[in-house]
Amino acid sequence: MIGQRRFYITSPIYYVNDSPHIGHAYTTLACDVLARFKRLDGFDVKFLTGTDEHGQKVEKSARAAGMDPQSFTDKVSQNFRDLARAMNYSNDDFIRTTEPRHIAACQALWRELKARGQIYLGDYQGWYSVRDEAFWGEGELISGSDGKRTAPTGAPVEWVKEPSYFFPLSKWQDRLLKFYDENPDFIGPASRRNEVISFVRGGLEDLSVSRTSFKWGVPVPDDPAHIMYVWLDALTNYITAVGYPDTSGEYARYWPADLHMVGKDILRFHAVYWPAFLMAAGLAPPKRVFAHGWWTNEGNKISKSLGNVIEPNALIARYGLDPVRYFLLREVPFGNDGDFSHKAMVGRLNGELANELGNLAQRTLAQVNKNCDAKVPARGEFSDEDRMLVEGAGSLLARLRETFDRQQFHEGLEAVWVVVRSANAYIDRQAPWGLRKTDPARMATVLYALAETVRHVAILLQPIMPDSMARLLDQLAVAPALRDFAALFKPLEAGTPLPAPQGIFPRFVEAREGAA
Ligand code: ME8
Repeated sequence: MIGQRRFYITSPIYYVNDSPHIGHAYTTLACDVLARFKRLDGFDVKFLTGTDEHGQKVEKSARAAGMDPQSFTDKVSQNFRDLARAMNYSNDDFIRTTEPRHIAACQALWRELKARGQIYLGDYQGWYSVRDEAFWGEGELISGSDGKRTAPTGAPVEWVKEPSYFFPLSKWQDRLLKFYDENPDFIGPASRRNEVISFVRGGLEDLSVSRTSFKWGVPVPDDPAHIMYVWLDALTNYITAVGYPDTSGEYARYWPADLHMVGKDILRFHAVYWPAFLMAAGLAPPKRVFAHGWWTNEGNKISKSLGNVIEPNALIARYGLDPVRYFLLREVPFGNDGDFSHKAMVGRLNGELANELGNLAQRTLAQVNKNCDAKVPARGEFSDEDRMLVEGAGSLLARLRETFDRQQFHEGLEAVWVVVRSANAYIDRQAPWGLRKTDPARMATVLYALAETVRHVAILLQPIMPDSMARLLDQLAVAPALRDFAALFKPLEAGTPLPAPQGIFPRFVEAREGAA
């Protein structure tokens, strides 16, 4: 469509040294919700995710598994594709950094940087953390309780000394500060933006962008003794996927990306190094980077060594996919750290999903089924109260657009639940079941207002809970073509036959001690 608005959103690409856990699922889920939301809102969307397969960390993991790195990455990358299916992500592409298209893009970017005098040969001496795949300055290290120095992330560091190509990051300090100043929305949330700006103000050192002490990476063009630093390689994935170095087709259509979604631990790479690399290559930086917080498990840091890693598949099996999707984006203000607990999960599932939304839908549809001949009732004139309810539902789209554009999912969801709760209060006050005999016309109007409210809520919640809302819209007999946001303004038609209602969100019941 000519003039159609576009939206390019990316998740980080995941290291294949690890099997997928709640952290991976969370970052991509947030992207999926925004991608689905924008598609329903009429945008031309591209949503990218994938795997980061080069570097020392992955090479080490392959060795530990007794495999060559290529077979190892082929195997483990599949776990992330499986996660995408299990979580019902709607990604349009899945990139692997070992693919030829990506190696070509990395080498083209390198050549461009070289041709513009943005790469020089030198010697690197300094601290490197394989776990973070990051160079750390002397002043950034912290002393552990055992007196050993580690990276600020707690990861072990080693002293590295090897010939290396450098990117003159120090020269980009002023340009970066100017860029942040001119683009106040580039980094979200605001607290993170301040952190990045003070880091850059503190002075930047030139960045080592090649390694010679191992082989698992993209060869540096014309100097195969070097491989590219894994973060230069990894970040490039965002332009590989839109066809770089060809800047006509998808690149022209989607670049610069609208949003790179990342965890707070990898913000520096995305908000400092990446825009500097791009500007140095004469390419546009992305429009926005948002850093979300980290999950703990029942109050504890999640780690393999503690054995408390939360596996997405286990959550889905226990609570159901859509309740998990809802919980992750509802429980914590997006950007903050959050705690996963069984109690909190069950609280939201049984409270907001089963008792509030599920009950509203069930009460409405059951009465329509029983008292309106299983057809959408014909409404009479709306009273002020009817109008307030339906107009409240009608105002949600604007509210969701505004909150989701700031990635504040919890605020948008809270606004939806204000409407859900007022609809439950309305149904109690209007008591349509009592009107059946006394005023059937009024009963029809009340049930119509409720069904319209449920329709709005179901259409708007599709990005968060696609399967459950599809089932709810089936029960309202809303045609598939009438489920996008433009169709919000096409009210239900009286007389449309409705199928028998069925509960959408079963309550979670604790298994009794000792029960089989
Ligand atoms: O960093 N809670 O990949 P990665 C929330 N390959 N998020 C968490 C988390 C937790 N407990 N643990 C991890 C990389 N994450 C690079 C990215 S992009 C060009 C390259 C999130 O496999 C973390 O914050 O280590 C990050 O966004 C993602 O998982 C990183 O996964």
